[in-house]
Amino acid sequence: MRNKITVIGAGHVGETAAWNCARLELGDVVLIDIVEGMPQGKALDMFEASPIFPFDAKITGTNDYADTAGSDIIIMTAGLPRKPGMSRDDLLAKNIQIVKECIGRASKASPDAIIIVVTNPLDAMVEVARRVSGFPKERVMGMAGILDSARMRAFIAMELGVSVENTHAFVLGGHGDSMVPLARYSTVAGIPITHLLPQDRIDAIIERTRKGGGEIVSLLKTGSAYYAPGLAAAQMADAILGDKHKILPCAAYLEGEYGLDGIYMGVPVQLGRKGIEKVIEIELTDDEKAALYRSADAVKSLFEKFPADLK
Ligand code: TXD
Repeated sequence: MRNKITVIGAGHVGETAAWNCARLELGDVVLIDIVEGMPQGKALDMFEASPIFPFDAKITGTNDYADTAGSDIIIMTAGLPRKPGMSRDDLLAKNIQIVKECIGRASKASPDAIIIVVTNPLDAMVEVARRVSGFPKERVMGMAGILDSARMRAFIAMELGVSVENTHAFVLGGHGDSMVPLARYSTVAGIPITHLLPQDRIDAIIERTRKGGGEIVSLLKTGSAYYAPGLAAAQMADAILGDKHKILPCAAYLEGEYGLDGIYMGVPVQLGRKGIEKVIEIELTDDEKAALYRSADAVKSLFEKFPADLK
């Protein structure tokens, strides 16, 4: 039987994730949204594209969770995006309600699924999804680190004029301005960028990575990034469904790792068919640890704003 992937939210990120899952032939894709007709229209358009550079995936749109039943993967993208001047945290109250409703229904329809949350503020929304679904932590994770590291990789490639394929970047922490890009572990063809670039250029790359989402928001003016986020979510689905045991930075629920407990944080994890197979712990300097804990405090402060029924 083919894999089934449900993408909740057929907006910019959702449609891009669905499109990439289909093009990569990860399985059949169900696109669901609250707006009537729109997911059906987008799914039909995608399916009609499939004979051109052929890819074999059934893509359907719906407004009914019954059609999502038995999914292997649920990619959660429904929710408000940022507008210029907004922080990701400004989305909290509204998106909590949306994640509660969508994950409540989708997790009942697909009790064995693995949930990948994309909705912002990411680290808080993935915790909402964990609590609402009641799924074990291995099966509820968030997408942000792949995007943040891809941005850093792109900036390193621009700076050095090398192929993006030669770059590797390492970003830990929450998906916000407090994220922790680690230069020591970011490399070009295996060489740490600390050997290739002066500190002021590295600092500029780190700063641009931290503000990477905001840079796109202020250019677009009407919403936030979606090409890279949609593809990043598809990469997680690919690692899981292909049982690749692939190490990728994801938001994972920590219980003691990195000295953090009961919180979602972006850390390197190994992804396979069961979801998160393990959290990879790397050694951090005191400064790096302090930055990670600052990021954790920023995420925890959002948990405190959860409504009573989620506490
Ligand atoms: O790195 C990351 N994690 C992110 C997160 C990178 C980029 C965007 N990120 C966040 O994803 C962003 O801040 C938003 O919270 C979500 C979705 O962003 P997108 O750009 O896709 O927003 P759109 O285009 O406005 O689409 C949202 C869709 C839209 O079609 C709504 O009709 C739908 O969500 N929506 C719902 N669908 C189903 N059910 C409910 N209740 C619902 N409410 C809204």
